[in-house]
Amino acid sequence: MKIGIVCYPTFGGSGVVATELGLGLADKGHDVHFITYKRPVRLTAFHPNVYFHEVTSLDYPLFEYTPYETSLASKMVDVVRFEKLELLHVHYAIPHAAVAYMARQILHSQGIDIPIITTLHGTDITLVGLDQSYAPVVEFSINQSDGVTAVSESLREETLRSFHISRHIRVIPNFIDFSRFRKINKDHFKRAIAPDGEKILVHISNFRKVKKVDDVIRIFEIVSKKVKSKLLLVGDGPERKYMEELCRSLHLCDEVRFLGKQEAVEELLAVSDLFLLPSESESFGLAALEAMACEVPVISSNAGGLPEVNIDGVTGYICETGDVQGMAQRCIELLEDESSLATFRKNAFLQANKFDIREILPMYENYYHEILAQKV
Ligand code: GMT
Repeated sequence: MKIGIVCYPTFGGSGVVATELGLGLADKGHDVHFITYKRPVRLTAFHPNVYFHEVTSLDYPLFEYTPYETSLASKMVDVVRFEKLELLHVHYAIPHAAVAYMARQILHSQGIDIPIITTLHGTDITLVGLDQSYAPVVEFSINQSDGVTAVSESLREETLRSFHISRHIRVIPNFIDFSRFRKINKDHFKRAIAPDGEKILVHISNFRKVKKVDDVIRIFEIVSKKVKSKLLLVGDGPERKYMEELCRSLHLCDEVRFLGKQEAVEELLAVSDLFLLPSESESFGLAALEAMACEVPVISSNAGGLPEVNIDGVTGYICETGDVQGMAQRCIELLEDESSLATFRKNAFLQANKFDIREILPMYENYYHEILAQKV
């Protein structure tokens, strides 16, 4: 199949899922064309079946805001026509679903019919999509897509609750590639970070408010009083400077390391004992799944789709969003009991296996075939 994938190229979960999906499809022999404004961060090596089409916009003094949507639609039309794509799969509804609708209309006027599949990832529905400045377009473009998927049951339900949706939404969960995410030996690295055998807690995110990184730090403050430990904060974003200030005011700077954006997160997970994800909203929690694949139990909030990934009392613990004391208590319990920690590590790995890319990828392929068959 010749598939076009439109996504954000950045570190965010939707771009990561889109890129890994495209690479997985290419491994299976499909031709995959990524269409976005920058090479996706996880698209690093050359692959004979993978193409990247960079969207560029002509700048003009009249434009206070460069009309990216127009450039993207034009690029989509061009790539579909000249690369003879059979299907467009867009990740994150805003603005991709609306732009795909526009591209499809243009192509239709040129005698080309191409189905569009939109995958909803989370904030395109919850925090951003619901805002009145986007909502009518989001609702319309979801309903106009030929196929719609959501990354968790919780996100599907939230979409149906929040918008008037006439389309069936198929849940296809996010997935993990075990050839990359698995426990590897990085003991030398562990000794460098925790020279006195301290436990290592880790949080990885884009440092937006919704991730509650302040709760991560406050949980760690309580834990570190009971258990000798270090906290690794991986990623970057608007909250980072406030989080640095918070660490200073709590006198935690020697115990907390801000590592910024990292490519090889699996190496950091390899040395970690617990993963913290106390988010206020989380459609799935891909970062938690990546941790679990590396045998790191997760202490998380109960937001959105997190309970579909992290199983309370089995692969980690789940507390109410904002329950800093509760999450800290659960961390202490696990860190102080080596045998439970080992069991939770094993359970986390087994649960992650349910999301093996080799199981999930065929769900997308089957869905593509279903949608293509409906178009004929
Ligand atoms: O977590 C973010 O803010 C980034 C966002 C994105 O779209 O890039 O992530 C969302 O999509 C991920 C991949 O499907 C999910 O694992 C995240 O849970 C989801 N984030 C939220 O719902 C806040």
